[in-house]
Amino acid sequence: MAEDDALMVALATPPGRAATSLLRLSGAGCLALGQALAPVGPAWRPRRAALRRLLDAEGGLLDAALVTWMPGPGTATGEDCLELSLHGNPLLVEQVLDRCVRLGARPARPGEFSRRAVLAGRLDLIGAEALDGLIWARSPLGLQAARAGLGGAAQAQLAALRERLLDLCAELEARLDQLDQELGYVDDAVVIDGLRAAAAEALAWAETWRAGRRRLHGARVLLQGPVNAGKSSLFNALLGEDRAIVSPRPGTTRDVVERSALIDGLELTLYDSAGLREGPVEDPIEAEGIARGLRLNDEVDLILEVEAPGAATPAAAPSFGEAEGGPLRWRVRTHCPAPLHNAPGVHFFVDSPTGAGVAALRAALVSTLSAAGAAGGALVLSQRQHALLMGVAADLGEAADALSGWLGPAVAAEACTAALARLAELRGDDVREDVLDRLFARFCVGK
Ligand SMILES: Nc1nc2c(ncn2[C@@H]2O[C@H](COP(=O)(O)OP(=O)(O)OP(=O)(O)O)[C@@H](O)[C@H]2O)c(=O)[nH]1
Ligand SMILES: [Mg+2]
Repeated sequence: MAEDDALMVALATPPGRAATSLLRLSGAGCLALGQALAPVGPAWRPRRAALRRLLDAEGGLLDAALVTWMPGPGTATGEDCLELSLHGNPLLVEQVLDRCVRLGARPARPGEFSRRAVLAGRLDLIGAEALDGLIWARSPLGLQAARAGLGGAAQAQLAALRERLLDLCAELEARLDQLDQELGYVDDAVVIDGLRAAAAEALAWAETWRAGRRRLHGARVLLQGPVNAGKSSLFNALLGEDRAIVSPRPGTTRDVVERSALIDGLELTLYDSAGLREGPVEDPIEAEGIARGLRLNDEVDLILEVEAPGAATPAAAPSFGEAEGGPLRWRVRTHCPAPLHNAPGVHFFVDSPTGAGVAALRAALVSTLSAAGAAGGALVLSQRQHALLMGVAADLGEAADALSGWLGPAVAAEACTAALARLAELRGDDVREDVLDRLFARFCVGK
């Protein structure tokens, strides 16, 4: 693929004051640039960090920096690389960056280091997305998921699925070559079962995206229910801090109150909302508060339907399991120091002032929102991976239908080939420019 291999430079650490800041350079001409930037000092030896004096165009001192030159191809990007550990003052970093640009480097685009690593075959797209996850993970559980993607577990899972599809494809192709001959193929029923099993596996893997997303980016939980039900009290109890105003007056909470906390390894963002009233709401400000709370319904992962004792049982108790499409809904009864046995459809009983039942609810939130379903192994870490695996599952389902129906093996083989192409795209083999553009645009500069 024709790609730009120009010498590029970027700040790899966050802008701001720090003990050190790291500038990364990659591309042809790294060594020449380094020698021009630090013309005196020890001999340049590959992969040996050396303290060097970086000079400006007039020979004045810019900084004393730890400089490491790494010739390709055995580098992160596959190209010659240079790393400058500068003192961490943003003004100083800016001056050294400018100097690098004057010496022939151009500023890197977001994700360009990872992009070059992929194009050089040093990294596949699954690994690149795992790296991105490692940087962005908002919880220990997210870090764990990203590490699994880096350790090759996802790649191994992908390779195993690919092997199975290759075998199935070969079976289907054999039927096309020798349509009329009764050769000793594997029975159609066995191939159909194999296709369906592979489809189910791809689907189960795709569905780990919900867990992957929540582990990496956090999960959102809305507390909703009638006025005075005890939403704000429960919100505070779950967070373990006195955040929202609690009072016996119905209609206390108006604005949505939002708070994020790391709870048992998962980042949860809780939203407390204005209480719902039966009948029309007179006060326009209260009505607006209620509307704002209701608008969150489609954005959260889970809704705690908070109710005080004496609440009417809803006609249909919401399900405890993962809801199709919309958020999960759990019913929580407040003012209950102990679980009640005559409250059908209620999932949790709490007493916020004493904290009874709150730890159990908190633990259930974390375990449910981070659960990866039946599938073991690597979690899907991006929308891109999710979409491709859903596509693989659909292709394989089509292939099984074709072979068992009148469409026959030719159509089945085509669908199976399409599934294989998606798997290749998942890993990033022969991936198109626009796919790379979109993927790496989200990355940090310097990554
Ligand atoms: N004993 C007991 N009292 C509770 C419990 N939850 C809430 N309360 C009390 O019930 C009253 C209302 O509680 P809030 O938490 O303000 O209720 P809310 O649902 O946020 O009310 P609005 O914001 O008005 O919709 C307060 O006096 C709380 O102290 C509980 O679990 N046990
Ligand atoms: Mg409230």
